[in-house]
Amino acid sequence: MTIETLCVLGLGYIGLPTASTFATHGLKVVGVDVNQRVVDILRNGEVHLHEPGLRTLVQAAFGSGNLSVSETPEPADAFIIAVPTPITEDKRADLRYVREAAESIVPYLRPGNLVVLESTSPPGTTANFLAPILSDSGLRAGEDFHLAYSPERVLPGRILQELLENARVIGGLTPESARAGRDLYALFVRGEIHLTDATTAEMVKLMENTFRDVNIALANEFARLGEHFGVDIWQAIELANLHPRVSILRPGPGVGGHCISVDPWFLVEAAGDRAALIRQARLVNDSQPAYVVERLAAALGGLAGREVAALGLAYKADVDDLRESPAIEVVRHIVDRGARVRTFEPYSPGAEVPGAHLAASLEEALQGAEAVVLLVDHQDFRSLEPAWVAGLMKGSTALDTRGVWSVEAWGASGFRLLTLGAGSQEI
Ligand code: SAJ
Repeated sequence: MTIETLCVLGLGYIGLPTASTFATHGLKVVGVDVNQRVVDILRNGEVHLHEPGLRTLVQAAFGSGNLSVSETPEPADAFIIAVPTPITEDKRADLRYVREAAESIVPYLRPGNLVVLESTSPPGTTANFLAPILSDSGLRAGEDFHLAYSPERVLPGRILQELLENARVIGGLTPESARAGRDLYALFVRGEIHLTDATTAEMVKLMENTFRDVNIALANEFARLGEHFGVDIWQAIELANLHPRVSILRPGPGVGGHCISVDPWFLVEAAGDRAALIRQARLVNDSQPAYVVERLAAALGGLAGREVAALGLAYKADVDDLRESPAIEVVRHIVDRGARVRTFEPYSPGAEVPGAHLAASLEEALQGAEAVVLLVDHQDFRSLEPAWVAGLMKGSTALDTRGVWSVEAWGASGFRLLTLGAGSQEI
């Protein structure tokens, strides 16, 4: 099909880069967000998210005259829904935003249109949840208009590059719908485009993130075993990974972000009796922050009244995203145990954890601390000079939950550096 106009619903980490990229590739795009603040920021030429290259791309999109933003949809040849699908307290997929986005386009849907859902969703969502809502337009999904599911698989921190280069899976409600989806994404995707049905495409997305979650859980369990056996698990992983068919991931303080810590639950929710391993991996990763705090408490001989500097709150290195961040969980636990915690997150300087003191600078976070805990391996923290840190702190305990600080270098500056997964657990 020929597509000239596009309406993208949701201007977050996926929707905004996608809308901007289509605009710079010649489509007339209206980006829609129900959050007035987001629309205002974008209209003022600012960007509300931190992602390398995004500001430049958005400015180029506006500069081309092809991108506009709005709080309400407009008629278009194609619609992309890229809204969040959070989980509820009881770990069920919350499809409220998908529903609202779908309902908002119903009045604009015309015969021959294409609707693509990009939001990560439980298997069957496109066919059994989205199609019925859209049929309120009086048009039949897959017959009067095309309907497809295409998961986004870009890695935060590398979104712009991966958007263009990653292979893309497009699952159609019908083969014609899948082909219409290909006509759209082929405008900029340089990776291969694979067509399938909608439910398979939904499953593929969930499997990818579940694969990663289960493998990180394994790495975290290895770290616990390393401490039990007095083995430096980082060295052991490096050696094991020399095997041609082994590729163990990195232990850490837990798994965060809006994807990997959420998506596996969609499978557990949908068919828990068939997903015991997936559920257990989630539980291992979710218990990792508490495990890390035990290690710190043991090193300090208790946490009540202690002064702790916590470095990083983002869910992973070199991003500003705080969603489901294990670093925040760690800080919460330390606060709950009565320590005085000062946090510093360079990518999101205003981020606060209740009960912790928000330091305005790295110096302020470290000043007078008895222990420093590295929670996120941001580049600035990786290259910290231990002698400089020692000069600011009162105590000499350091806990590295990311395996990036050198025991020798920190030891030479008088630190007792503990690394998650190395040395014996002193509980
Ligand atoms: N982590 C570890 N150890 C590792 C790798 C990651 O502890 O070895 C932690 C990170 O610190 C972070 C969490 O896991 O807290 C997730 O980080 P990540 O870099 O593995 O993944 P995300 O959530 O940033 O992006 C993932 C990607 N999925 C896969 O690699 C299968 C990305 O391609 C998806 O597009 C994205 O989820 C998404 O939106 O679903």
